[in-house]
Amino acid sequence: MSRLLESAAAVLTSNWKDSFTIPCEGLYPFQWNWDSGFIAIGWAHLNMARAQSEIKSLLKGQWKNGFLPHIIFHNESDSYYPGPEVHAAHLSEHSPAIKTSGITQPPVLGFVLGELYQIATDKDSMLDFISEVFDAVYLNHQYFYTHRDPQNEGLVYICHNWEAGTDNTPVWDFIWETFEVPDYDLPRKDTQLIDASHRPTNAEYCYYIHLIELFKEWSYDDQLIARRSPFLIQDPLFNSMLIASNESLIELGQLLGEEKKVAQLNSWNSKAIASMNTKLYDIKEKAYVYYDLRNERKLSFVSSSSFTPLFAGIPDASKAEALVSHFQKGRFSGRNHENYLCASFDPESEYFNSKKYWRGPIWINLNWIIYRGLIKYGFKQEADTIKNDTLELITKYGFYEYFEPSKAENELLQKGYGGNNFSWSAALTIDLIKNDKTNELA
Ligand code: 2M8
Repeated sequence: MSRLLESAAAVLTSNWKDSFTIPCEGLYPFQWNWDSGFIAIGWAHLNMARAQSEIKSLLKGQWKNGFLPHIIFHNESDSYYPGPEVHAAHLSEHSPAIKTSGITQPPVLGFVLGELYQIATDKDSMLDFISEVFDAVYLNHQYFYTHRDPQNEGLVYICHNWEAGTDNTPVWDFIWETFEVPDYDLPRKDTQLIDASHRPTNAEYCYYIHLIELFKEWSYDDQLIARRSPFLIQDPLFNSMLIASNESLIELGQLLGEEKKVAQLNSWNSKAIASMNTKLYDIKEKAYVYYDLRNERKLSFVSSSSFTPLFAGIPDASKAEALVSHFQKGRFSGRNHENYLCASFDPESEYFNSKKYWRGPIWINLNWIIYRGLIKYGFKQEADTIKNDTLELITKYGFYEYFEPSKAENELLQKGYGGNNFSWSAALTIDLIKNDKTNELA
């Protein structure tokens, strides 16, 4: 184990850039929002000052209205497309002095602060740090519930596939069908750096860029986006991360004596949890699914995101049982456990692709979230399985960005997929080893 920990620490150290950590040299050369959250958890075990710096650097990109962008361009690099000039966040009246993108990512910061507090040995000094950043994270939640919940139901929308984090899940194919886009000239860099067949296609990228072009035309105005964006989705992963973050802010807010904010967070959270269970739970699929607000329809697909409500304590015991059945000789495990957990998309679906980005491969951050969810509900055996599967893949190949789910296919492979020396794979491996929760259930 200690060799694995050493090499994980070496990945974080080599991706550290003075005050924050990039996800991967070349492929992702700036600071990314939810990556930094997971990375801070890894740093917390090695160097708490760096964990705190990671968070403060991310918050430097926060907009005046509380919005937190998905990329902060602290540094210059020409190895990534689209860069700051394409995002052109200065078109918004709310953007800060530093260059950022104009779309966000799953709101993990709240629960990351909770993790940091739990890992810290000096609780007083950690609470001092949390009190410095608490208002900024609260403001971010206030932004979501004020500007991204047009029907006031406690569920917030995402308006871009890059906001989901699960960039090219097959679910978005059904949104791309609803509108047309120009054939953009795409000076892509990603396809020159890694196997292009594992990345999204150019046709998909035209949709990604077109949405950004629309938002720029509307000066990133939230009202116009809510009224006109062709992509307007209530996503189960995104809302689960917000709910888990509410929960942590409630606990930390109580320690800080922030009574009014705690009351507001509680009220957002109870409405959010109720709507997750009524609107996003699909009885037939036995899982949380997606809602397309623009076209007023449920998109009943099961992906790894469908299991993340466990992490946020959203399902009751019977829904939790139903969810976990997918891991017990079910669709995700395979009838005879032919697959490592957890594929990013339903392996029995015709749209599943085990090699392509978010259309099937295993991602370590989703595994970590699901592992913690299984622990929360007492599913020890399944928690053990997902943790052991994760560590087996990392031990065999190293800290790749994503991995092949099929056990048979893995017999033939020499490496993982996507970028190597990928920061959140390293950071969450450190947490899985150093913060083993499975024993708590023994
Ligand atoms: C991937 O997304 C970026 C855009 O944000 C890209 O492909 O260019 C996703 O896996 C996303 O979830 C992740 O945060 C980002 C950096 O690791 O890469």
